[in-house]
Amino acid sequence: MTSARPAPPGLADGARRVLLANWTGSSTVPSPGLYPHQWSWDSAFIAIGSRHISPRRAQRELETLLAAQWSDGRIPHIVFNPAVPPTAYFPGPGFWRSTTAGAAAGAPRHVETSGIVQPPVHALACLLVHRADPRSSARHGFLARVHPRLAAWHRYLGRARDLGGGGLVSVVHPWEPGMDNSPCWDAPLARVEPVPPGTFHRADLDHGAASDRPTDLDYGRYVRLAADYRDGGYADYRDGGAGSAFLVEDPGVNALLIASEHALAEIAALVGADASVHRRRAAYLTAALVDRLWDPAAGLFRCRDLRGGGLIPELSAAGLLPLLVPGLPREIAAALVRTACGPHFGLGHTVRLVPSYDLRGRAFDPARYWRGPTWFNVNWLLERGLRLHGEPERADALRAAALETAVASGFAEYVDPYTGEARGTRDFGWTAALALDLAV
Ligand code: 9WN
Repeated sequence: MTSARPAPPGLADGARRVLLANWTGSSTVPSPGLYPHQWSWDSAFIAIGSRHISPRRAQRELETLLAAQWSDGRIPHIVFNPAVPPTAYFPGPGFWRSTTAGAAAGAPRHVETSGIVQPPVHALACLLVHRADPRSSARHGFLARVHPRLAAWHRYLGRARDLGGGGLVSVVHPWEPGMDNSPCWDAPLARVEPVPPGTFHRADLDHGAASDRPTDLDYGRYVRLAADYRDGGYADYRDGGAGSAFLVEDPGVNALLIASEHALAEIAALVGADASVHRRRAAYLTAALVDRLWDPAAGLFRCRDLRGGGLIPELSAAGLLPLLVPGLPREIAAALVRTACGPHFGLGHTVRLVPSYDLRGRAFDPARYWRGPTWFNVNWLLERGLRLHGEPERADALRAAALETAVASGFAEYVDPYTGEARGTRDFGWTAALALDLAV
């Protein structure tokens, strides 16, 4: 947050309107049409914005999500709203069948959820929500309630999801890192046999342009991977032998976990619990991230394909997200800034906001989802990272561009990185929330 330039007129009112319209009474949907349930990392970003409207509502948002946590510690990527027709979103509760297929892994019985996860932004969100009104947070025991759940979530990731054995968290589905059709997944996904076309109905195409969304072939593979994971009881296996055909270490997921371990250390200290364990975890994960995913020649972190492909050559914005990590070696932070501002991501000259994928990459597409368009959560995270690593002017410029683009695009889900033209759905939850957070 900064007071560098006033926010564009209409931003705060517009963002509030979106967040109110998308609020269901206990959580906020990313979009009433396209995404009519509660999503994990969306809710974390949304709470970061809605804390400026009502800290109590932001607390409720996060606690609704945490109430759907499985007893093995995982926070599911979707919590289904039973009032929404089952056909409104695919794959819905009838596909995931968490209460039966997830029983052995500890899925709750009172609510239907998916069985995969999303990036762990939650401890960071809880800390920021607490800071919005520390007295009310303390009075209501917010941190004391969320602390054990957040600790269990991080333990799940550290123990059950270190599937490569090198200390980092692995993802078992392209929906888990939240950047579903990133070109990084093209090679690992090519090994996955898609389910036959016509065996499922894509509800997303009722709400969005097909050219903005993943392809049918992508979906065939997403469905295969999710069905296999479900049919294995949502069990996680160490690399080799059983387990997901898609197994990747993603720098964005791991960077967010490290930032959240730092936040959890602060939360632990505030509730009188042991903070040192989280500081040690953060340091350990930072070393593992640098050791396993840093590519000094490219000046960014890469994804690692644990099913045989090694480091994935594509340049994704996920590889810049470790800029968010406190304690990142100084020369690596400087290299990340150079890469963000270089020809592949173009920040500050070719484009005003960082695109999701290499502007010069073989698969770059300015319209299609995570294959080039600009996303607001990525830019919010990078704005924070730029400030953290001593780049306030670049952070100010990015902030101004994010605010203008958010309003001009009607709080679009994502935008064309060159023109700022709106793509995907409008009145998108985290776009409104994170713009509000940058504005205040
Ligand atoms: C699958 C809700 C989610 C985001 C993801 C984004 C998209 C879902 C979908 O929407 O994914 O989880 O149906 O395409 O890729 O990051 O959390 O906004």
